[in-house]
Amino acid sequence: AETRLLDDYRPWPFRIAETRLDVTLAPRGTVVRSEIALERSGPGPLVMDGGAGLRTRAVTIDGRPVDPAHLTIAAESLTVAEAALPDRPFAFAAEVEIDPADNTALEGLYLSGGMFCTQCEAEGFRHITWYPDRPDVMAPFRVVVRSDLPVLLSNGNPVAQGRGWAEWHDPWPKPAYLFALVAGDLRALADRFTTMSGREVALNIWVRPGDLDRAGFAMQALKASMVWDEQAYGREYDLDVFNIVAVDDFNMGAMENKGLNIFNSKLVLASPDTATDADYERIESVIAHEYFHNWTGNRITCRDWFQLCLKEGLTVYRDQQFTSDLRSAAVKRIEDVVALRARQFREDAGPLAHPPRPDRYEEINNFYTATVYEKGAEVIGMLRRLVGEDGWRAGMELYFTRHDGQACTIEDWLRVFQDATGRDLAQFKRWYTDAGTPRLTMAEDWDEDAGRLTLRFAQTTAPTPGQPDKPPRVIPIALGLISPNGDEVLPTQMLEMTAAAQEFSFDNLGARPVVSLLRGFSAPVTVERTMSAADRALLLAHDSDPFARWQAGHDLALEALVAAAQGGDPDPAFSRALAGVLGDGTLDPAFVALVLRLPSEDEIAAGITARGAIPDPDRIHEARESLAETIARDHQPALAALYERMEPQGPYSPDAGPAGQRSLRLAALGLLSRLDGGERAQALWDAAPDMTQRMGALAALVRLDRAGTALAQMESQFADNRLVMDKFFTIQPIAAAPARAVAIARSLAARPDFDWKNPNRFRALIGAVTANPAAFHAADGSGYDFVAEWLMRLDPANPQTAARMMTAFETWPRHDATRRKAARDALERIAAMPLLSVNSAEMVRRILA
Ligand code: BAL
Ligand code: ZN
Repeated sequence: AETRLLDDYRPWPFRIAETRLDVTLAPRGTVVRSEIALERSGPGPLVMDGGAGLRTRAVTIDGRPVDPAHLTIAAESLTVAEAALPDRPFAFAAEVEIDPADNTALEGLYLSGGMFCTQCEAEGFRHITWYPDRPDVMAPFRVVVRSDLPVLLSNGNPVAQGRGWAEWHDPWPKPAYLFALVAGDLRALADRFTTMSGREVALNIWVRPGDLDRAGFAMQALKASMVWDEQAYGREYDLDVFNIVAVDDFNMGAMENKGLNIFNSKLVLASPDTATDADYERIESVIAHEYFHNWTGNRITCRDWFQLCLKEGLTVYRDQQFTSDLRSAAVKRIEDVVALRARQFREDAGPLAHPPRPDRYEEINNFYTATVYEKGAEVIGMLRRLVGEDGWRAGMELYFTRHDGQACTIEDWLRVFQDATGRDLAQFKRWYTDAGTPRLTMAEDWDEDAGRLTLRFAQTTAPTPGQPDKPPRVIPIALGLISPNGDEVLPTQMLEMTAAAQEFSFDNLGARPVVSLLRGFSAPVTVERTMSAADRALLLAHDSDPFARWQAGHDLALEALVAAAQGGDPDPAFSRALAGVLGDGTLDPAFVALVLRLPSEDEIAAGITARGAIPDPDRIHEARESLAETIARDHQPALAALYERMEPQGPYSPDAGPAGQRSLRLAALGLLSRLDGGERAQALWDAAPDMTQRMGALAALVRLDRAGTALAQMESQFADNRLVMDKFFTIQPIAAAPARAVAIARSLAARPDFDWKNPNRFRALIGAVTANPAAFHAADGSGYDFVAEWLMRLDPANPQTAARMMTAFETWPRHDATRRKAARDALERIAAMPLLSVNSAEMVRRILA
């Protein structure tokens, strides 16, 4: 496929005054009539994008058919020669026919359970009609939807409606990727919101008739988001209605279409007996994320798809802040860092490494990645640390005023902060253009006589595909100093490292302090330093920075696990240090639960790789299981007491307080079930107060291979609830002993309700195998084979979802020769598939490169 380059950007030589669409819906033979009011802004022919599947019935300019000599319709473009175009403003009109019923890729217009819906980001609109399908071409839209279905929606405000039709008008110029259309038999949970300037907004969450009682939490989250953006950034909503629609078949989590967000139903629907605390928190944050896009994404959009992190990094950053404000900032930061390391550091360390702003791609859908999203957000957090609170506020204000209504670049974004603060951001820009996670090393010199501590830092970044040399970046290093008795002798300082190697000294110290480094995870780097277990335990007990405190415990556990998985004796320091944490009643239960959560098998493998050794997935699994059992034995009475004490009282609430209690309760349960044979878990399952605790109990039962009855009960109670049944498909392969997981997954895949064309169901089962590392990386290749088989089946139907799951293979180079060969064989089978999609072809090529 063709490689697209950032450097090849050229503006489109026309402006659009208005886009009119008239869509007559039918599962086959939907008719789309478009009329686009154009004005020339540069030289050249009129070139429109269009995908396979458009049956073109008519093309006119100012109402007259275009002379065939001046019209070229190719596979992916339509060209009207310059000679056929008037010098004054003119109207291009087309009539095409499309078949939403055949659209299994879920890009463009498709059917989901009898309902018509759309997904146009990144390049789905071209499957609906001929159009300049690029984010820098913005237009107001006027849309007529025709169908017998009762609810007909599009972007913007409703204008008029009659029997079988509805007209919508979106006055805010937008690119085609923000277009949306929905038609179905839907019910609305309705509410209202008054913006800070007094605009009355009608809010609707549209769901299927039976789902109305599970939309309340999403509505609450929407209103909280609207209030937050007014208070935090002075941004208010700008239309008379805000519609959200829940659909069952959706490639992504949700989509920020102007005034008509479309959501994967799992990110809207929740009730205590069907959704977990984690589901609730995710619904809250994704509702916020899509709402926040109204300003960071929609009012200010991207010039081209290379700039994707302009809107995604910033909007993730904003939703993270929102969750911090609503819940616990400390817990949110730790959770975000855990996720960043699990997904983004891993991406940065492998063959798929790319910068937050890539400069080339074949298929843009392959770049909706942890790097663009989550690292994009980290880069913004660093920018804020570097320019300070006043600079941040001034910069954001300038960004919104200067660029409202525009399609922008990372250069525009950085120029705003340069202009607002006077700070040169040339070196900072490397965070956007360079891939890879910098490795920060720190050595300490202690001068006892002078009471001086000197810290010597060095940064290096390993080469990544296409980027052999990595100049130093500016790294904000937040640190504090803790005296041996646990007092903080130096509160948080923000050091700015700009060179490859740099020293910082601290004077007038009485005794040698312990350095609390990278507080709040002030930069997305890995840290290497020599530190005794005793010093880590001191920080775990006393650090005033909750992130650094958690990190100290995490490092103790990781050291122990890395040693044990390589055949060494695990240091008992981590388990010993837990006594203080478990006995400290002043700590937030959610924080304690995070301290108890052992590093993942994947993180242990990365730790072993970083030490230059080859990880053994089976031994890693065993080491982790064994440490969990040791902790359970060492702390059984304390854990048993916590298990009882952390049972939340009163009716279920998804708020941070009770959710944190449940997370600690379930962490204790997970450990205790290694000693009690699963008795507590069975009792908890039977009492079944809410889905969070049921799933915690079920995970323990599956691990112990005694979940038969519980699973049968789950199935009979929830056979009709897709979202709960997704959990049924996930929990078994993910929690089972690795040796059994693939066989379990194979038998689940044979069930009639394994509806693999539904992305949620596919990810629930096949994704679960990739999330059980010792099963996926089984030495006999059975995990790779199973996943590759299903990716090959999915690819022709839904390339986007297939290609995205291929990232599971990105760690293949770190394994031993047997596993590497098995992974390579599986990937080469995929590569050799006839008619492999562009999406998957690009992924396999990059993974194997
Ligand atoms: N724009 C795609 C979905 C999201 O990031 O909100
Ligand atoms: Zn987004």
